[in-house]
Amino acid sequence: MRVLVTGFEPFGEEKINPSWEAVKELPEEISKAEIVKHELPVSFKKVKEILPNLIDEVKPDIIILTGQAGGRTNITVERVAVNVMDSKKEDNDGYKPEDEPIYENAPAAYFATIPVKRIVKALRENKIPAMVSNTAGTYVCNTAMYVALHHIAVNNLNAKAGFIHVPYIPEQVLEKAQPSMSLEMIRKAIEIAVRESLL
Ligand code: PCA
Repeated sequence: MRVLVTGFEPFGEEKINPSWEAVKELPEEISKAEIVKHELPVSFKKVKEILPNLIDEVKPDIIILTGQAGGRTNITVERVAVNVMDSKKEDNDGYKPEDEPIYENAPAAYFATIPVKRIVKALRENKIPAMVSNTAGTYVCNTAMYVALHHIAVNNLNAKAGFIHVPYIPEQVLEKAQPSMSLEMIRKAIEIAVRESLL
């Protein structure tokens, strides 16, 4: 079995992105499955180009995409990706779409195909604060999740995919009144999500 796990590069004011910091530190193998790690750019256009090719190259059985959700208190496992790009802030290419579909003539939404509820339960059993989220937003993370699920659907691939949003880590909020979670806890949460998805 092979698992593709992605994190994002930093964006906005941030110097680091806890999603990639955590993914980087995953072991090379989880439950005997090979872990392939990749850092994605925070760019609507590049994610649409890179992710389908990456999936075709790696041929993963499971795809776990991760991203930063600054301000969220818990690990949030996303249930759904919607076919829209709508943003008040520019992406790292300076692009700021409004009400644009990710793909024309494509479904309004896709549900995650990893076991969302079971992952949340396993995280809580490991004393990691976790919740199901019913929106991944309309920025680049939602686009990545939609692109992966759409690519799997239209090509009939035998792969499961989902998205996990992670909070800031403490070093990002030293001067902000914002919640954070330790990098080690985030890393462990992603590892547990991989393990549960492989069951
Ligand atoms: N979070 C952003 C994009 C990249 C990331 O880590 C989001 O939630 O859309």
